[in-house]
Amino acid sequence: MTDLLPRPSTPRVAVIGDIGGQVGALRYELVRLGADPHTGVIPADLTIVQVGDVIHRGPDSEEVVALVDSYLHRQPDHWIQLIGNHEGLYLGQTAFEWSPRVDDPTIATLRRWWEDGSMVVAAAVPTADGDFLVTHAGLTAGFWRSVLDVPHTAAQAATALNSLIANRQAAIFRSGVMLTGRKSGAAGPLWASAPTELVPSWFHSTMPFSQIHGHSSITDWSTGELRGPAAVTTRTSLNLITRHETTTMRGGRIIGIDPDHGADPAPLWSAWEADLTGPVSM
Ligand SMILES: [Mn+2]
Repeated sequence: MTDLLPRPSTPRVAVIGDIGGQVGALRYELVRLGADPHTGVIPADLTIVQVGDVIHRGPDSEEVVALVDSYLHRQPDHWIQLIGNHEGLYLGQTAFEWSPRVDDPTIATLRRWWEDGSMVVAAAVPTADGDFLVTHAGLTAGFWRSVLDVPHTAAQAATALNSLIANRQAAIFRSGVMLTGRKSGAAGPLWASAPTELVPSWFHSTMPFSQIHGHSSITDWSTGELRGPAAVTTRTSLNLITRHETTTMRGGRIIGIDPDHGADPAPLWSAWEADLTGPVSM
């Protein structure tokens, strides 16, 4: 008899890596995930988390921001937008050179997201396979210890990271080797380099929870070769179809999902997907 009752579908999450101004690649992936191909509407069972760096590199930064803005208006419970270092460039905190800049209305939209809380630093994703903290570049052990006061769950870490928006914005934008040339085990969640800062920072601490990040990769996706110290590469497995890399650490996993779109979109990539065992939290 129970077969005759409508069965609610299991809530699921899709974590989308860096988009880099590639609106076609984003639209294609959203339809694959079940979005309506004509209206773009995200299905009721699906929550999207996007890890930031929606702009730059590709030709469509303005269109990507407009599309994300439409989701944040129409389906705010279905789209969680994280900040990347490229969005940070327009928020008065991070200094690096980028050309061309996005247009002024797009800058205004990014600033509005940051000021009204539509764009945050972190989300926590509970799954049957464990709880994952999602940030742009990853939470280093040094940042976890020195700035956050060692939260033990992904949900606590997400809350602590997002509370920095009101209290300690400079900490959010703390840089690392990619800006300074000096490796730091306490690089910030928008800037940590996966092979040289994020993963090595956890070698001497047990990870309290697993993580998903974009921003940088251990893998050179154009060749499939792993880069970085052997202690990092020997712990890392990769999937060249999804462009996901998984580094197995003591206490958890660090999963990188930046597809590395450039002036052209990546030929193959997909979001990281899982069934949810509770709501995504921030
Ligand atoms: Mn980035």
